[in-house]
Amino acid sequence: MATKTYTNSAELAEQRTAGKYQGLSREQLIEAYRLMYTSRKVDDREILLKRQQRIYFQISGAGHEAIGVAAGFVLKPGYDWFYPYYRDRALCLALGATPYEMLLEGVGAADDPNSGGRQMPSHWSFPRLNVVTQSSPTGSQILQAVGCAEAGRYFAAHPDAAKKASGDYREFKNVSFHDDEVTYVSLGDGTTSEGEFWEALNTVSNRKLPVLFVIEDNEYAISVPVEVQTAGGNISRLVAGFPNFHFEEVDGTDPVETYGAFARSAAYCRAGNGPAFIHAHVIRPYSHSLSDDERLYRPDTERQKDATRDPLTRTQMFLLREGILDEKGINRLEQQVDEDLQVAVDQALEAVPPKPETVTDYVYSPDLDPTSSVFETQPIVAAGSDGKKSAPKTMADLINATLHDEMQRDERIVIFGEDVADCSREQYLRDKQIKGKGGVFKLTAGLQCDFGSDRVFNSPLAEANIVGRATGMATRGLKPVVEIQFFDYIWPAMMQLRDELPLIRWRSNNGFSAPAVIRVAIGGYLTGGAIYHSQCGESIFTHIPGLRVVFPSNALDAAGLLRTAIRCDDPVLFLEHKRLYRETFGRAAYPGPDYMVPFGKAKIVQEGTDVSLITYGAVVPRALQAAQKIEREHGVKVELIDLRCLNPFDWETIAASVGKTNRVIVAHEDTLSWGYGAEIAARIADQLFDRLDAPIRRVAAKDTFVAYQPILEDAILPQADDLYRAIKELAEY
Ligand SMILES: Cc1ncc(C[n+]2csc(CCOP(=O)(O)OP(=O)(O)O)c2C)c(N)n1
Ligand SMILES: [Mg+2]
Repeated sequence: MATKTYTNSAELAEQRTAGKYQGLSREQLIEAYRLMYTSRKVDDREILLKRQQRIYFQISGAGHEAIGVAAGFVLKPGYDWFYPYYRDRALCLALGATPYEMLLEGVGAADDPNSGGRQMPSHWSFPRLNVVTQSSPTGSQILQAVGCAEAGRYFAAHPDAAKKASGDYREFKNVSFHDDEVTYVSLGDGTTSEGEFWEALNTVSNRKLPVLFVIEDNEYAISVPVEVQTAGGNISRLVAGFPNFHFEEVDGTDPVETYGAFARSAAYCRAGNGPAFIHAHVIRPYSHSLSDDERLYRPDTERQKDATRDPLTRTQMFLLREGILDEKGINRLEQQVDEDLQVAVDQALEAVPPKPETVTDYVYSPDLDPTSSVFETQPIVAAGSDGKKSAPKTMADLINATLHDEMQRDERIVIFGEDVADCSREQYLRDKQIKGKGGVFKLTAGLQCDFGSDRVFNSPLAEANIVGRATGMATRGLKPVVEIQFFDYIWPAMMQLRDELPLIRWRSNNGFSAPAVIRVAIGGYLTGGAIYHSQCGESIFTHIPGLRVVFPSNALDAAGLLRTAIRCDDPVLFLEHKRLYRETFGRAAYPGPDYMVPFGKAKIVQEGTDVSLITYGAVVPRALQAAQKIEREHGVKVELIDLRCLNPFDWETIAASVGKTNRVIVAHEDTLSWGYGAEIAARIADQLFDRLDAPIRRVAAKDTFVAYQPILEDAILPQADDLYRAIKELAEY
């Protein structure tokens, strides 16, 4: 049979009205097969290249091709947003990525558009298509997709917020959005077991967000079958109770049926009805990856049964059966793909690798340096209405005032977290029945009332939800300033904080960035805070490249550093000591709406010549007390340095001080071993060894937990007396 081409629009229209092929034209069906075949061939070619050791890893999209093509036909590249997973090769091809671009990631080329040779193959990132940088942790993309959809909705409601502005991160962040955009997110059957999946369903359902979930159910997560992952073995049954969703369960090896499911789902999302959920049954004809051998856990009979549903052969048979392509036509199409692929492979193998000296590029923003003088301004204290200088305010007051003024200045700022709103049931506020809460420490009090409930709102009690959504929002250009209520409870967000937020820029080779601010109430000395309301642990986060970590000790620094955190172009963990929130120590008048303190600049609290004491946070007032006492009693002059910012930290000030005093103590509230002080001490030992007249001393919490009984808490956390003794011993050494 000769190849038939159908360019006649009347004929196409006839097919569509007949409801055939779910509205797909014959050209589209041929194109679907071309894309599916290309996808499979790229996989096969990569497998060969891996065996020849020309690439270093391979994971295939085999068996999942029909879903990708269906999604790619319905959704719009550069318009909708995509959080795919590693089996979505066919989707990326359908959206416009090329085999060459994929192979560049395989060989780890400098020109790899996904990651510049930083990520494994099939870790997609195509900024021009709105395919957002993908990572390897299963499921960490889902909450980010939620935040992405929220950002689209926010910009649609606040179009002015999308405008460029100079003088802060907005200068470097192009925003695009569409009123009816959809955010696609896909995951495997195994990944539905991750808690973040359920957190995401909860939020999209509640907020009716236009997120299109795709579960690519190949019945295996490496070797673990679906009935072990999923109660009852079918995810559709479990999620059916979530309100506001459009649900589809389809044979994902059939591109036509799957296309229909996508078309209905996308239409539902675009119309603003809420999220959609497509559960697509697919196959995994190859092992999980080239590091896996499925014959160890799947008998031949099962694999053969799967093979009868291979989407590639199914589609080929379909085209033949329907007379859309004959054998010759199929051969011609395949031959063309094979030839093009060979050219792409040859080119990719010639590609230049990245230069080793680029390895630290894009850990942080290349555009805006928060340590620079751009972020150094003088406080301007306005006089009160009576003409007198305004009264000193607490750290809590100044953080609140800073948030307020920044929200006024920058409409991209949104604030959410647990209990941060004044009152979620807005009518109580409107009726003036209540005053409103605004945070368990009242740091966000009044912000919802002043800026509205779409800019300040409560999150569910789920920390990964807070950080994951913030990451997605920041990727789109919003500036989420979110709150983790207690440092002790930051750990559910650890995947997002360790593997996602600070890596977005580096792993996408500056294709994307996510400069969000995470405010966290931290620390002890609370007299009764006990184990789970007193923790520190900042060194765990300073150990993460890409994350700025700030820890102010007084009201003025808190205001200046928070403003820098908000205006800069990097993700920031902003640690606020609970004990310092309302302390008399370190109160200050509000330094005005533009006061900023650059990152990485320590403050010399008092100058001295005998011992350098390097610390930060709530140890600063205790160290000051000890320093004043020892000077009174023994004439020892301590140079007290408040680091203020822990990553980056102010090495110059430390070096100058140690060069002067030749004796140094590093002190912190967190436990001693492997703590923040260990790095500072090691650096001093390494680079200032010949300036030292005594060993480096550390003063820190005992290597245990913060107990409830105040006598125990005092014994555990470093006190002024401990610092006093250490200074005395060192001065006498
Ligand atoms: C958080 C996390 N845990 C474990 C892994 C290792 N791992 C990679 S893929 C995978 C199985 C995923 O199964 P599924 O979600 O069904 O996707 P499939 O590979 O079958 O398409 C596992 C356990 C990981 N990447 N991330
Ligand atoms: Mg699976």
